[in-house]
Amino acid sequence: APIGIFDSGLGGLSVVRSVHALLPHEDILYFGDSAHAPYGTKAPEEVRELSLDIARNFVDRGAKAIVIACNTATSVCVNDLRRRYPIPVIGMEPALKLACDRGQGRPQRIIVAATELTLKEQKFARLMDRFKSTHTIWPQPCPDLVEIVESGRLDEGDLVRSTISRYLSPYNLDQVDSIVLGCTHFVFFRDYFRSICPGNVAILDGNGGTARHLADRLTDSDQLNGSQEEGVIEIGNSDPSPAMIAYSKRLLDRP
Ligand code: DGN
Repeated sequence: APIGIFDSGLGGLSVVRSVHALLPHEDILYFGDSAHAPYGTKAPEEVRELSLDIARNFVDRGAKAIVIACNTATSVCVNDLRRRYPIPVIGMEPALKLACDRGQGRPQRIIVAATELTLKEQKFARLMDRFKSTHTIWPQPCPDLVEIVESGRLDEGDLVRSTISRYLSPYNLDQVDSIVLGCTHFVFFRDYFRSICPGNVAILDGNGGTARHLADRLTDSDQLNGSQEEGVIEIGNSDPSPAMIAYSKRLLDRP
């Protein structure tokens, strides 16, 4: 049985890469909801409905697990999906714990880059509450970065660099310990963030943690695919144009 992975659009393909790297024999159904992207500026109700539809479709197709490869959709509906379906439902979460743990007890200064909706939801408020008494945390929405991925301009270096620099301009980066990429679209820009920030700033994301969590859940329930063949990755999108599917495949193959 396949693993269903979805996102508001193309960002979740960065999660597919992490899952495939860790679990190369698993079949994956990916669904990008590009016709409704971005989720990050929508009302929570609308994001919930879109997500429930996609999940139902995965379950109808026999998925053994669902990965919500979108921090925004996770924030609004991970619990609904878990109540509704008996299979493992794995979500994303900004890697704030990873960022705090890096300090090994010393207070950390952390920028969390995510969508407006992720940063507004209760799930993030609770995450902040766990860490904000010890650490300094700056939530920073970066909506234009989502748009750059969706519109296929991710290799326009000047545009990407100036957009990231604009979002980071309020901060003195010499006094920042890490930047958490709390939106799966932003993971494609990891190298840009790296080259813009001084070496003291760690660039962190939650993709590896999500892939490991999925692997643990499938191992515990003895549901890993025993085949030694490479798993098949099927890419679907609510914008089914050949150009969109071709672009998705290019994103998947990026180094
Ligand atoms: N990729 C999504 C996330 O991780 O939050 C959201 C992108 C969007 O729809 N704005």
